[in-house]
Amino acid sequence: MPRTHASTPTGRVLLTGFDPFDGDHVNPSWRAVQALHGRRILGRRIVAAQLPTEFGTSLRALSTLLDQLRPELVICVGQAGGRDAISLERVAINVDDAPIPDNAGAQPVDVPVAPGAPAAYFSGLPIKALLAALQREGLSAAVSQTAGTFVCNHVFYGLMHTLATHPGLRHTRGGFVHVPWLPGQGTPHMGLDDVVSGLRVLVRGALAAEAAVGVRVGGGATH
Ligand code: PCA
Repeated sequence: MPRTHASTPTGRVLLTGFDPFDGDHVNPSWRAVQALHGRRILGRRIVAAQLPTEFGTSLRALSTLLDQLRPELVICVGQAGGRDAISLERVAINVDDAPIPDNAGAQPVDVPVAPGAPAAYFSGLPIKALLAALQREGLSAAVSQTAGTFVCNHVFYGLMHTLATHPGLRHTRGGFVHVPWLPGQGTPHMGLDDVVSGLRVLVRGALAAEAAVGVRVGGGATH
């Protein structure tokens, strides 16, 4: 059967996770995206990459990946210990204000992610549609109104700013999702299988929503 649904710019989906931080030995975000590396969802190939939990270097690594892959969809994923649901982040803000040092020992306070850039960006993901899709699968999910002011928000803001300003990435949709601890890291927690299933639902839902809103046919009028 012809793969008509694969008529996309690149057919690639980038999923990123972070390395462990703050003394932890595992980061569920990396474990989960890694499990999907090389898989195909709706005809698109999943590329998983690990970002360092470090201000600056994380964003430089992400920029390189975006340049190399020109993905159709990017979902950056991070660990949010203490949350009990897959959290769809609504908004990225232009500030680094680290409550703990990053993995390189940096702890910026009230520094813009991108000097002179807008105060905030909304997620490019259809967060309400994705929330409903996760809940339909019986997964614990929520919209989150803040991604914090640590490395995850830094990456989320940098991603959205790059997508907004880079001419070669005009058609790339992106956003950020936080996931709970894995069992053994703390409570509340979510099993790795559920996190991976959740990510699959998100990729599928974001690609489907993109197809739905991506129809560009003329229908305007001057009066
Ligand atoms: N969570 C941290 C940074 C890396 C991660 O997985 C955060 O929420 O900022």
